[in-house]
Amino acid sequence: MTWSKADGKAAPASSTTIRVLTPHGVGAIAVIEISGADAGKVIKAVASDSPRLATLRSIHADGGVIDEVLIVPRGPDCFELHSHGGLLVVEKLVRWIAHTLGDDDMAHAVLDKWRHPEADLPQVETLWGLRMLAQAHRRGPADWARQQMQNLEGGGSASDVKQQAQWLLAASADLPRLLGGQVRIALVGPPNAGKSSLANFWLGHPMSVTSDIPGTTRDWVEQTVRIHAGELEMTARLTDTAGMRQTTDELEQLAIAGGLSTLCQTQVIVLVMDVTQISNPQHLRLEAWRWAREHGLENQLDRVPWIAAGNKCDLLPPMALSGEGADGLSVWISARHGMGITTLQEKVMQVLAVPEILRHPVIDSAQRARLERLVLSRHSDDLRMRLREIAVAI
Ligand SMILES: Nc1nc2c(ncn2[C@@H]2O[C@H](COP(=O)(O)OP(=O)(O)OP(=O)(O)O)[C@@H](O)[C@H]2O)c(=O)[nH]1
Ligand SMILES: [Mg+2]
Repeated sequence: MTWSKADGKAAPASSTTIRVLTPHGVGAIAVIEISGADAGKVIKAVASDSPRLATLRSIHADGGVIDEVLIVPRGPDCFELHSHGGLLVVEKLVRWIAHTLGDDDMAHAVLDKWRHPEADLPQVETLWGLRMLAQAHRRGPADWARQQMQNLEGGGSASDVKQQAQWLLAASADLPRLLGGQVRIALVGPPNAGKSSLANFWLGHPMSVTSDIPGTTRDWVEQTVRIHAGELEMTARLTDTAGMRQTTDELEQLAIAGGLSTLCQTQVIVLVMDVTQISNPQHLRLEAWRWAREHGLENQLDRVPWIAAGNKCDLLPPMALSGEGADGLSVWISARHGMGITTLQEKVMQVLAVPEILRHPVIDSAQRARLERLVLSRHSDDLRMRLREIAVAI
């Protein structure tokens, strides 16, 4: 998705690049990056001087307004334009930027790469992340601070404001991992429960061998998968582990121990149980927890959010499956037929708190420092002053 003047045959001294960071398609927001020595030219064409903070401006061309965009500075020679995500808007903006840089041809190459990103597939993982980030950017910390000021005036408590600020700080610390596709999900459970079948279905092609011989998986295998929940989409690392059981087979013992050690770096555990092998499928979560305790996984389940997935539900009559786990973190699936996999993905997003994180503003390091000061403030006057600071900082 990058086109650089430096890529051209007669490379000029300047190497300004335009990149459409959000994937091709209609989204709520599109992000276009302009970086290089001439980036400032583009920004100066809409804002009188280079803004140091995110600034809203209208971009005019051909006697009309193309769009209202948020100019987000990213470094001395790097800016992002956040616009509405329509295809036409992005195309017009890219043409306008190229024209402003004095090179209309550049637009064609940039748009071509945007429409056909296959060549840049390694970037896709982060592009989805950027799309998430772009969605979250819309609600800036300034709006949040203004809202909190109003709440306080309406009788809201200072401790509520501080609690929310703490949540924002924690969420922003999780964000890089979410955006970078670095979240790890482990499939754990008894042999033959269908872990590898689930991994293969999720991935869309075989990642592990499956068979009805218990102990088929002799390794822990990791792959990048997509997770969908409504409009949200992200990537994560999915690990298929060897089914846990008592065994004298040394190789299998090693595989089980290796799978267990990966759980230390896991953010979500999916405990896959074969519903035909448990005494009461309606108490799936409890049954899964008991199995985990018997296999020494109690500590891991205390530390990491986990979902109970009752697999092979195609083998039971629907009546046997009515009534889902009360806490909502159980799901019936059939890895063979693909049933329940969408719900499972939604639950993964839910335990990672992705919808909440995206409902809150993304904060940069300067806002982080302000929020930390706010959390530490002792008097309500102090708190209001910190809120005002955040409200005007965008
Ligand atoms: N009917 C039905 N069979 C399934 C389903 N999922 C898996 N199976 C079958 O169950 C058997 C075990 O599946 P695997 O995916 O190899 O199970 P596993 O948990 O990876 O097993 P280990 O690697 O031995 O720990 C295979 O014969 C699968 O075809 C399902 O949803 N429905
Ligand atoms: Mg397996």
